[in-house]
Amino acid sequence: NKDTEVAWMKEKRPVYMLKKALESAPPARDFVGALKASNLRTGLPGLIAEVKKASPSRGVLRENFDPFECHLLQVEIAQAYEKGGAACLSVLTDEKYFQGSFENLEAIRKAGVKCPLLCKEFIVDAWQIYYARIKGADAVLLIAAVLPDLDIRYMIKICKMLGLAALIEVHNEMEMDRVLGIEGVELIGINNRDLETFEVDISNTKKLLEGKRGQMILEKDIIVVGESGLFTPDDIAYVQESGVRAVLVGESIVKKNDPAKGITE
Ligand code: IGP
Repeated sequence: NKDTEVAWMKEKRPVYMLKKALESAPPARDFVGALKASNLRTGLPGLIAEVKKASPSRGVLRENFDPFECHLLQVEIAQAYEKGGAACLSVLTDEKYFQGSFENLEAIRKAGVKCPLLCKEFIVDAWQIYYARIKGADAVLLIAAVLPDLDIRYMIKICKMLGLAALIEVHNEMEMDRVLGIEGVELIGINNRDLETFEVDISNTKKLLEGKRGQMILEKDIIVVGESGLFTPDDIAYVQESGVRAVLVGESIVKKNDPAKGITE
């Protein structure tokens, strides 16, 4: 259906035709390493700061995000996050629900931001992973709620081949159980937001990590990322207590007048 087509679909072509673009893409940087290093250095969870223009539950998050295009502002925000001490950045590329774009990801990478970049996209097709790599991503998100196990396994292999990290996102015990059975998982994100109801409950991270499966994950030296609904230093301390070594924060810092200061506040 042409009406629901988004940019990556229009660009889609056989992977062999990407050979040149893949070869000339900038080198992928160590996303997991940056999180670990930041956690060790600061004693706090490594911060993945998210460049997020809008969300389905909150609409456009900053007044000065103009309705046309705003690569410039998003690049400025990314640079401010880096200055403020973020370990990694997440850049929303999903157009349909978050008004993001792959152009933003590319613009942020080209501006010389050194923090490794996560491509925040609803990945349903391996093509998107190659595309993300070409646009400068160092990591991609794979959401257990939308992908069968076989796809996750296959996509992790593609990520490894391309030098990308894969952040596997779960929301409940059942998804966590599935992901535990998959080999090669290094990063698991626990989303505090239910993607269907948009309801946020930051005790979800704690609840899942306290369970048997959560403990197995922590023993495996997998980095767990607490995702969504984190606003205050107390929120961060709360999820850290249950064992997360990284957090993903969007709304609370993207809305600050000075996003760099927003991080330290
Ligand atoms: C950030 P918040 O509440 O700090 O803005 O949340 C991030 O966790 C959220 O954007 C997110 C997301 C996703 C968005 C987590 N998983 C999957 C789109 C798709």
